[in-house]
Amino acid sequence: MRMSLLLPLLGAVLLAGCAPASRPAPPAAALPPAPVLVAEAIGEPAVDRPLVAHVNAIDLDADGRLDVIACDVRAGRVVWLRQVERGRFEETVLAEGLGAPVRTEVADLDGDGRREILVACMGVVYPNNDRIGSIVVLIADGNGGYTKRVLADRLARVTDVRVGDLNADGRADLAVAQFGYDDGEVQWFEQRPDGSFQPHGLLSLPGAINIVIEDFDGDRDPDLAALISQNTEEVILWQNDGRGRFTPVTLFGSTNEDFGSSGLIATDLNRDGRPDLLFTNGDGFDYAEPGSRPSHGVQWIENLGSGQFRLHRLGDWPGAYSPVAVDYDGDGDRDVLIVSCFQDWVRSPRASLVLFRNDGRMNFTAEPLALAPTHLVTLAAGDFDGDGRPGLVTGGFHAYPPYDRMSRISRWRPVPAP
Ligand SMILES: [Ca+2]
Ligand SMILES: [Ca+2]
Ligand SMILES: [Ca+2]
Ligand SMILES: [Ca+2]
Repeated sequence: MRMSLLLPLLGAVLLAGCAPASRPAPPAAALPPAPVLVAEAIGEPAVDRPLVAHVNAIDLDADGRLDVIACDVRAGRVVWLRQVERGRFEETVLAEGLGAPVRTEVADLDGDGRREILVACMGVVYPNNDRIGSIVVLIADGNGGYTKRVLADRLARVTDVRVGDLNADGRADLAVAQFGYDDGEVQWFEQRPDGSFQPHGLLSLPGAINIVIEDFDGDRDPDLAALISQNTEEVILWQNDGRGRFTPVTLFGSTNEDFGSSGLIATDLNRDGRPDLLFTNGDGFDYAEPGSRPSHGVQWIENLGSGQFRLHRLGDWPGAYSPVAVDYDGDGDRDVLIVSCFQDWVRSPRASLVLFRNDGRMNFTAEPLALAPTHLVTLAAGDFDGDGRPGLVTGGFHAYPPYDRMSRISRWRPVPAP
């Protein structure tokens, strides 16, 4: 019995060893790509299966070295990976006891000239319809620490919070995405003179994943756009009349139940001066067996001006998440990078970190950068080492097996020469 089991294995090994000399090479698509980048763990080592929902590349202490703020869902913490010297990061806890922190935004909320950290808290990341979401603000105490204040709670699960003066009264307001489950909403919170916040409803639908603030229609006031999943799959734009009254326009909609919207950013992808929208679809969280779907990939909505928009499919990738637009190769155009969380990591793994290289004419070609670690859900780019080129940081979200290629927070470097 043992021999009969061993023989096919040996045969396979020998065949593989002989293949290059005696048989034509398999087509390129069948070969696993050679990794270009390798992950280097930064911060504290993982003590369990990591669930890092968000990494934010930012120089928090303004010392000229880029740091990372991360949302550790497993620990209920927001942590700061301070780059204390070039390439060395020290982790400190900015806030703990948070219910599923999933995104941070650094901005001066109270107008005192110092930046606060806004934290979107889902309560729990797994499907739940209870009003367990909250918005937490971390306020610098002047001694290098931060004080936690709950700005709003008992909300449908909050996935994103952004800061901007939406009604032109000189006070910073909030744009808030609340995924919920059966019930969810999109709101903006108006900051009052006393520093309290008054919510205003924009949409009563579940599934908001991200919200962004930009002047999308070019009339010099901040508009909003959100990516909605769950019952519908849509990108919705809210045009501002300048005073915080918003008119919704649907820019994209899909009836594909498996579309799996997963991340939206505002970026001027074609560098024509008008902010565009770049979004991924790759969520596979809801399935009994989490994984990818054929429609997963990346697209962008080109802002043509005068309130006109055009959708472009940018490329396919299973489990695509967390789009980033940056001139990765330094040739002057913006490339797109994504990570992958949901795909079949056992039987047919594809890369977990992918570059879509721009040929300069807005044609993008996928180039796998790394196969492992797997289950990457968040990506940020920034010049960490001061060489003028973008470096990458990712977070691992290991909510389903296999658990053999895990990471918590990683910084990526070129594969060393042999
Ligand atoms: Ca305001
Ligand atoms: Ca506008
Ligand atoms: Ca543009
Ligand atoms: Ca480029």
